[in-house]
Amino acid sequence: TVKGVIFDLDGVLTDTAEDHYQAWQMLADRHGMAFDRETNHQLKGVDRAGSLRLILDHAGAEVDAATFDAMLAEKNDLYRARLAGYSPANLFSGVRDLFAGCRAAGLKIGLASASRNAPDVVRLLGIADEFDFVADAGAVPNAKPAPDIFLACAAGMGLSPEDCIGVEDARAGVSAIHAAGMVAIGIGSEEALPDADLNVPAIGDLSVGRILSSERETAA
Ligand code: G16
Ligand code: MG
Repeated sequence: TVKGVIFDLDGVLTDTAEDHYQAWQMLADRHGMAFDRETNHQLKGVDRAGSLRLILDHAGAEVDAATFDAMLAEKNDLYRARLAGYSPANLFSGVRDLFAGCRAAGLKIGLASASRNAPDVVRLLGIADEFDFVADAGAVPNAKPAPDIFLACAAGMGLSPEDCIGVEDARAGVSAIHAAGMVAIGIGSEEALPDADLNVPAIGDLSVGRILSSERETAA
């Protein structure tokens, strides 16, 4: 029986994905690396260092360890400058109602974001107090598609993974949810997220009813 719902952040609760892209694009431009929106698709849900590795590979560039770390810091500064303009208006519509529905149904609410900036983002969005547990991306050994962050979130909520459902917008995230032994709800088309157990176009299309029935259908 489902007792908790674990949400991804970027692309599920808010559109920080666009700000990540803009920050990476600016970094790439500054360093003369070829990068575009197309390549950016591969970065969805991938952690900061993993994303930079993909960008360097794609550009055919190589840098030493010190430069790599400096680039990570530079990208994060660019990203955080964009976050400064965030407010509750940046929360996707429907999220507050969905959270209220989860509460009313007795479900716990968790956050499993790959972002080290997630605690700041949820504060800026005005939803920090809605979560029973916010998993710390910096504290888990393996990034998505490994199950670590979803398992850490379930444990933090005091629930076993089988009693949790994950909500993701990235393929790596859906893989992580399944590896954790949870039902996966995909925000996006079946074409974009073919492995999800249920696809909805946007978070505003999701209701507690659909969350609960997605578990029943998967169990059946
Ligand atoms: C997010 C984004 C990724 C980003 C990652 C790390 O993950 O989807 O594009 O690279 O966080 O973010 P930061 O640089 O802030 O640590 P998620 O899991 O919330 O989709
Ligand atoms: Mg995401």
